[in-house]
Amino acid sequence: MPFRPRYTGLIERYRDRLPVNDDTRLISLGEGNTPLLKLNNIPKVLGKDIEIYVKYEGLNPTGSFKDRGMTMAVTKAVEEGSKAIICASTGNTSASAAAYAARAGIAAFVLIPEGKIALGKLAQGMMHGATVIQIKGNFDEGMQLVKDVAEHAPVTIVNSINPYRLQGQKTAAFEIVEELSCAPDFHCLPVGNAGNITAHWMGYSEYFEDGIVGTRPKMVGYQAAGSAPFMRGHMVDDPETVATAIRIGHPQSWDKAWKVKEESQGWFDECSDEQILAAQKLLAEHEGVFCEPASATSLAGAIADIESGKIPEGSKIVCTLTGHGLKDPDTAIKQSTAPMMTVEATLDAVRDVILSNMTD
Ligand code: AN7
Repeated sequence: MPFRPRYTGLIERYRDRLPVNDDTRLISLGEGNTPLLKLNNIPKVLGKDIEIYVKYEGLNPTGSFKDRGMTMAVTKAVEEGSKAIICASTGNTSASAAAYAARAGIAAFVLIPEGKIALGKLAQGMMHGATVIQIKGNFDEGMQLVKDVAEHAPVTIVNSINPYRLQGQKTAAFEIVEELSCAPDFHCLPVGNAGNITAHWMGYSEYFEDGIVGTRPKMVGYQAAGSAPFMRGHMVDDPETVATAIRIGHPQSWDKAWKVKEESQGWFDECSDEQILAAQKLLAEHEGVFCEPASATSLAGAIADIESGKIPEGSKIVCTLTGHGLKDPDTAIKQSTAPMMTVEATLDAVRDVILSNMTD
């Protein structure tokens, strides 16, 4: 039978586990159901007997995991009669909010740090018709402004402090368990506000408590070294990193994330910008998977912990790749080592290039 039901997004798929009822109008762009790819070549490059999967969240409708939370947050905002949503963002939340607001027919206001968001994300916010407010400050200052202004204007906050966001995002853990038929031993994520690591733990715990799965993973959160409040043990006022998505010094899910670390017996660690970009390149060159710099932090950290033995051989690991590489073409082109050449439009010129670039 060549026919199957149209996939209509994660709320429909997990409606029994999400706070919606039969009358709720679902605002969806077909998010979720993203590929869980097994890495074939990187374990060989590392010379380790290790099973690594990447959950390619960049293949969500707006190119990041934020869509899982945004479908829930906007669905509930509309259900509650809200006519406008607002967020502060390092880029992906604003892109997702803009798209789901457009889909719902409501207004979106997004606050972004001037000059510090990747070009693709800026294009998305503008294209979907959001009111884009650049602030002369960073994400953390934008977040405070959003909290303040929401007390004085009829807008619904759709940052991850909105509890529906984490409800939607927990579904990524469901998908992973369903496809592996078990929980992984380790789940590695990049950490900014720490909403996503919290949401994944909620998802794993729900399946664990319902007896669907007998174990839960150790949750491992990696931050960029210049932006690593969980490593410093306190908020950071001037976060800086090439991974602009996680350029966050005052994580909104601070207490929740410490609890996840304790309950799962996981840990936090940090990666340098060089490690992050190297992991991004490694994935692109050896696996054909293009993620944005922040996303590669999960793999960069995992590689360091595999090499040190902290993640032992024989482990089953999932790394979440939170956003698509096309979000940030500037950083990709800047770090590309591939020769860019211009030649005469002749057979000889093109053949010479091919012959001199063949490895064997
Ligand atoms: C690609 O868009 O906070 O730890 O404002 O875009 O749940 O915050 C983005 C976060 C990781 C961190 N990877 O997730 C925003 C924003 C990517 C991201 C994170 C973000 P959290």
